[in-house]
Amino acid sequence: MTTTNFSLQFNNKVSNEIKIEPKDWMPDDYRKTLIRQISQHAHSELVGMLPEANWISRAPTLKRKAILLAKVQDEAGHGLYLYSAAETLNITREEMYDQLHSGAAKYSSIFNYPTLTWADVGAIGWLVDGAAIMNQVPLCRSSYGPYARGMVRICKEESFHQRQGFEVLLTLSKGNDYQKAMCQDAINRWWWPSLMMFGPPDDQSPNTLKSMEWKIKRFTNDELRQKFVNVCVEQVKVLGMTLPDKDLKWNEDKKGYDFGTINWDEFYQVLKGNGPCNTERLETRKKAWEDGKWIRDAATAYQQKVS
Ligand code: BYC
Repeated sequence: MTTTNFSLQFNNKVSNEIKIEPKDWMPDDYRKTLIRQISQHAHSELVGMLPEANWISRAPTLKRKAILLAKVQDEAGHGLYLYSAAETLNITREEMYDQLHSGAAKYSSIFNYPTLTWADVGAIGWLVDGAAIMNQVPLCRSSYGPYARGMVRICKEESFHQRQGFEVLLTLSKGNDYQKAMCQDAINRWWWPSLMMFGPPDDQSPNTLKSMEWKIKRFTNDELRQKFVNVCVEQVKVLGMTLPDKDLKWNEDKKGYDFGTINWDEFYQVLKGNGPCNTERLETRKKAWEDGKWIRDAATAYQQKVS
């Protein structure tokens, strides 16, 4: 078959909702886009373990500690499914780790913010996992089979994470004045960075158009951000708290809430490595990789011995 025929077959599959599988022909740029997005997603899951892990040893009760441990372990699992999905595109795990450690690959901006109080664990679950679900449920219908299938399980687990976060905040919101204030403070600090998770506005997003055409992405960054705002405005009422945006207002024409201007300068600074915790996060990951060398060596030596 000629490249034109392969290309026609690829386009037909995408338009007929037939998944593209690892051994299928695919355009180079489709492969590159998937490697970029899936590996960055995997890195986000691993780096995403760090802010919450900060609270495992200080969780207020044994039950909270067990739940948080399970959640953080789930994130490691998500990273592993995603690295495996990316490996089917002809990149090795070592190459992906190298890209993370050298700063060549990004991970989600949100994990460069600090977790100052226990309420931050609730805010991460409610807002960060909530934003992740909004972004990731459509990825279960992504055109690349291994990514789409991996996302199904990830989304089920994220859904549990979101509920545990909301429940942490709900408990604090019914507590004493100090606990209520802690709850509101965490919402105030995590709200705007959560909106940035969806990526730059559509008119500044270089990748969205092509990714939509290939059905890797099903919604634009702004569409998903709007859906998230609409949902959160209702949920925050249950908490008896407020979102830190005086411009939130129902817009009957668009059947959604208008919201204030996002500080995109802050977003781009975080992407450049200048967020509050960028250096710390990357150093922690690099140290974990170096400290793990002996176990990788031992596993390789054992494998060579038995094979
Ligand atoms: N942070 O053209 P755009 C989680 C980059 S993990 C950093 O719109 P695209 C969780 C973007 O990569 C959450 N970088 O790109 C884990 C691109 O740069 P490059 C992670 C960002 O790919 C533990 C440039 O900006 N979720 O849920 O079409 C605990 C231009 O952007 C960000 C995923 O990764 C950002 N926020 O759209 C709890 C989901 N936004 O690569 C929770 C999968 C944009 O060209 N990924 N950039 O140098 C996606 O859906 C898409 O990649 C994005 C961006 C919507 C994030």
